[in-house]
Amino acid sequence: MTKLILHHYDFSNYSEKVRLALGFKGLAWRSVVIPPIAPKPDLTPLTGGYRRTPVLQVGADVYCDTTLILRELERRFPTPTLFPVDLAAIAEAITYWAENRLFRPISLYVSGANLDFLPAGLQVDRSIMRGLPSPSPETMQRATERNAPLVRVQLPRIEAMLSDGRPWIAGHAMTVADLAIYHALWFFTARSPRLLPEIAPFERINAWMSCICAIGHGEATPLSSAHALGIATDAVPKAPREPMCFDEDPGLGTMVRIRADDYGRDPVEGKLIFLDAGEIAISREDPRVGTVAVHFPRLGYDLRPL
Ligand SMILES: N[C@@H](CCC(=O)N[C@@H](CS)C(=O)NCC(=O)O)C(=O)O
Repeated sequence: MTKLILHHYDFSNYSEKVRLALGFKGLAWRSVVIPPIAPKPDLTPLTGGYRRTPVLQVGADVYCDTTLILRELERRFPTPTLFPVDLAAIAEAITYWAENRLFRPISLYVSGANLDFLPAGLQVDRSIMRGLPSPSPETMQRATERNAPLVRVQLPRIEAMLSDGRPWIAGHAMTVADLAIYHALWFFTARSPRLLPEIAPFERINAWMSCICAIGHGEATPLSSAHALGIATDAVPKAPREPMCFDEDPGLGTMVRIRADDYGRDPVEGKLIFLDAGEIAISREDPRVGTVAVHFPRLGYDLRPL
């Protein structure tokens, strides 16, 4: 029986995407609550420095980024599918828009409008994560005002996507696109209900969000971070699949450095053990957990030989 361990925290919208995927597939999982701000001393031994949330652990295999986490869940538990063959490509394109163009304005608008609900130190931590100076309350207020219109011009597009009566964003079946748009809109609820009136007028969006919310999170059982580290220590990484490399890629066995190409760019170093169209995996030794394999998506991550 595969033991899925999700390292996450409650108000993380990307975690909500994975929690819902686990629910959609009807899975049982162990829940490790991690700190929302750095440092994350019991996560770093697993990831080697990647600090973003969430992270999926299966024994001594550690999956970073929800793009790969959802693909890995699909590989291990193919039914029900989140990647139906006729919709998967368009669903991933919509996901890219939702997570790169829709979510950032929502995040800045919602965070700025809910400053009184933010955990202490969160904004400073996020500025450091993005290599930016800490924002003053006035800077945050201006960002809120700049981003509210960018949210408002995009909400009608989502309503329009559903306007032909389709049940799901990409068509006849639920896909990753539903989870991607949903988790961006869910952020409206993550701090306080203060901004819910922004989405209230959109009937189709609200009906569709209720359907996704009803999916739930599957069967979660709490686990301590110490126990999760112990599980990694006692396990060995699974053997890599058949690789698919290009001539230009670093050779398997090379020492490499991987980091996100957008934000939270803390580097992770190790020996390249797998590459294909969608995934990069490295093997690293850690004094607390021994040998672990850390997996990243190929797109969105910078891979260089050391
Ligand atoms: N592309 C990443 C983005 C993940 C992301 O930005 N997560 C947020 C939380 S929702 C984060 O890492 N915030 C900083 C932190 O948790 O330390 C993914 O799909 O997993």
